[in-house]
Amino acid sequence: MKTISCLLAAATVFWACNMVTAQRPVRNQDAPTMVANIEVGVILQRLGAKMEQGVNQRQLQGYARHFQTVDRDNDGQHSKTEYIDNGNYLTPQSRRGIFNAADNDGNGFVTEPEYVLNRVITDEAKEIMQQMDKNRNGSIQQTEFVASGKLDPELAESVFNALDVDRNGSLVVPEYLRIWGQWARAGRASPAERISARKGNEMKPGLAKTLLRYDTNQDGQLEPDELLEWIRKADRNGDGALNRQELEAFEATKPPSKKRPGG
Ligand SMILES: [Ca+2]
Ligand SMILES: [Ca+2]
Ligand SMILES: [Ca+2]
Ligand SMILES: [Ca+2]
Repeated sequence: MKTISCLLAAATVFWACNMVTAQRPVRNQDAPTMVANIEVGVILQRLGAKMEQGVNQRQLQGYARHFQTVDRDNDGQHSKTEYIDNGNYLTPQSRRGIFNAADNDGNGFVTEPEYVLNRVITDEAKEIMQQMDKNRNGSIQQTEFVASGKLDPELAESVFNALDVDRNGSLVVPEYLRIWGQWARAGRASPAERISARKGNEMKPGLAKTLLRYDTNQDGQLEPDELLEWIRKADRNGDGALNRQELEAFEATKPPSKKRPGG
């Protein structure tokens, strides 16, 4: 019985690989940017995605090294021959799907930042989704997705349906990566800009990152109320303003605890 279900799971994965990769590559601008009136970037954030902000310099270097070993002629980009024909990861169909997803500008070549960003996005997506696969059958059922509790049940259903390209009530890796990858790029800078910004940002925390600590309802934006609440808390002498001592004292404290939206 167990063998049969394993075979079934393998067959589903294989079929979905072929189904997903057989379709034409979808460029970024084709992807919807909202689901149930919520921006796809915010949805990914609620699912736990940090994208390039979630990797350190060592991980970035590891991805870059792997890029370079595949780039046999050292011209700084993967050709289809280098990646699809001469590659050994999964099947040629899967490699074609990955190549097309990584090729952000659709010019038929994958540059190092395009490759690195795609690895960052897909490795994280797989990690997040695999944690939901409680019965470990290699696919995420709608009940598993909703039960993860990362989204409100109603929103979880809409998001699941958007990811479930073939509408069979179950998500396999290439299927959800296809949509997730579009969401992770929607309305954002180019891979080259994102990766170089990430490389440069390691040392300094940055104003945006610091201020987003005070995004207490975690909707990905900082509302005036959230900022005022923070100022009120830090204003120890109650004069309605923050002096240097108050700012320094507050800087030394931990970030405020995060509340779920509506919580
Ligand atoms: Ca090359
Ligand atoms: Ca390209
Ligand atoms: Ca499952
Ligand atoms: Ca499906």
